[in-house]
Amino acid sequence: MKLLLISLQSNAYVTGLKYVAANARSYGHDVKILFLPGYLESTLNPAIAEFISNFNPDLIGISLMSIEYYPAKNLTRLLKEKFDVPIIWGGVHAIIKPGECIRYADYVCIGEGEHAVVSLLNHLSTKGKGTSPEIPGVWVNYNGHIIRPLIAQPETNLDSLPFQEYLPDYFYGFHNNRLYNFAEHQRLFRQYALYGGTCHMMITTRGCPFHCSYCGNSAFMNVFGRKVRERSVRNVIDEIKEVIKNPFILYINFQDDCFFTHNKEWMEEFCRLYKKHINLPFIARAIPTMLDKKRLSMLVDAGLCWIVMGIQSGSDRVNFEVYNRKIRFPAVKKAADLISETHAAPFYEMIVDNPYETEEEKIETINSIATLKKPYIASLAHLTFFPGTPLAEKAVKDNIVTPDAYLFRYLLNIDETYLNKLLAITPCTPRFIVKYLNKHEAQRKPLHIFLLNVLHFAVKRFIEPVVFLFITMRSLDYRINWIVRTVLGNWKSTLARLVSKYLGKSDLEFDQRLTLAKKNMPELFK
Ligand code: B12
Repeated sequence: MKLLLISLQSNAYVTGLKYVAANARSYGHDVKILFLPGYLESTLNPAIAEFISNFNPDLIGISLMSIEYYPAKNLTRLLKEKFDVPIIWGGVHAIIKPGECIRYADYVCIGEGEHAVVSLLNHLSTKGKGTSPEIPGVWVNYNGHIIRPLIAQPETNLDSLPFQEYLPDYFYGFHNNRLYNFAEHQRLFRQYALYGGTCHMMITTRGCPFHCSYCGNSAFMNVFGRKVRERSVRNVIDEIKEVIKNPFILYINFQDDCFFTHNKEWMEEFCRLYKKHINLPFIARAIPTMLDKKRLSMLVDAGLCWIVMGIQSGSDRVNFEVYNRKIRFPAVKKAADLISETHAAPFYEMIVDNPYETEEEKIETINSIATLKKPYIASLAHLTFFPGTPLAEKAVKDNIVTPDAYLFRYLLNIDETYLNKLLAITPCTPRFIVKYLNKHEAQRKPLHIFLLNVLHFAVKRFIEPVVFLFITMRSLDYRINWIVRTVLGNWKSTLARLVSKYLGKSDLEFDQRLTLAKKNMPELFK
């Protein structure tokens, strides 16, 4: 059977879809992945229509996160106008909001797609599209009648799934009104991939030990349960051995919500085999309370170069009561101290623009962050109320946001407030200056405002990039060849990002495109 899998994401790292594709291929199906970044047009581009006609798929799958809901709805309408092919939706939004999705798709996959899609393809090949399948986790829209079978059990043996490739030769991308095979046009792929395609993004676990109120994981656990499932070290290393055959991969970027979910034995084996067979720098994520000295130093020794750690707020009340993150600031500080004892580059994530955080707590957050050992990078994200999460449900109930607020506010587009600016420069500003500026009354004093604006300009334009470069070089043990390769691999995408940000043409524009579509295609938004 022929399966066409479509991604509407704006960047070409489509991990979940690649898993679904690889598994269907292992069952002998003919699969193509089509990357249509943010496609939200009122007609189907002829190049896309021709590609689909030529391939002639038996099933089309569309993958969507919540921000791709309207693009997915639109594309489904366009496809249905032209082709008589059943369409299945899958991905995080399908898992969170199946009732919304099943109105437009023929099938909706509420869970992992690997087995569901293969079962559906088998059904279509044996019984045809005229009969309704009974597949756990696959909702069916049978002539307007919705069938909701039980949820499927998630795969417990993750090693049984085929690897996710870095750049499959059946991966196609839409660019400037044409379709390209990404494997044959790797430069184009790298243009759409994050970090200029220098990373292989992979995942060694599924699930998260935490269930923070703003995160998708708090909604997924209703489907997947609370248990974190892990792959074996051998399986992880074998995937990496395969992908690093592509010479453009300089880093392995582990996307696990917390890499420290693995126990000491797993880590020991991983570090030993990683050093022996892979020996590339890697990036991993950590939850402060899960990090410990022993495993951290093992990982750094094996090549851990960047460590991404969520702090979110410096206020214990906000973390405990609002975010359901039971982590006190002293634990964050301890974890940051451990990281600063190594040469790994610390990248701390903070959430701002939280209507449930008081001004005192914002000031407390800045004071707390100022105590962390420098140098480090802090990344600020706007609190986005993603559907299905407990915090979004509360905020909608409290009339603080509308249910679709997440569509019109890009995560990195934060409010330009006095305290946000101060938090942003805190990592690169001496503590006494932060203390001087971090006061209630300071926010209204022209001198303080002026000083902050000057500092903000200087830090963001000059100091932070230098700190970034320094900690990157340090994390790579000042190995010149690696630093040069990193710069060469990233300069184009970084420059392109800066220019497009400057011109207002990056991902930030997503909300504007949606607003335009709302004007041009009002029926789509009914
Ligand atoms: C890795 C990751 C990324 C990577 C790769 C994304 C990807 N598509 O693989 C990158 C860095 C690109 C990324 C980007 C973003 N991400 Co992200 N990301 C994750 C993360 C940490 C893990 C995802 C993952 O690899 N899971 C493992 C795979 C196997 O699972 P999966 O992707 O869900 O896919 C399975 C099923 O969903 C299903 N499936 C998927 N597609 C399809 C299609 C069909 C047809 C079928 C049948 C089934 C199916 O089968 C797959 C295999 O089992 C999750 C958190 C999480 N734990 O899920 C957040 C998460 C998915 N991201 C999130 C967000 C918000 C974003 C951004 C929008 C953030 C931003 N910067 O603005 C951007 C998207 C930008 C864009 N439009 O391109 C949110 C989504 C919330 C929501 N309701 O939509 C999550 C849940 C995190 C959170 N804070 O809640 N992300």
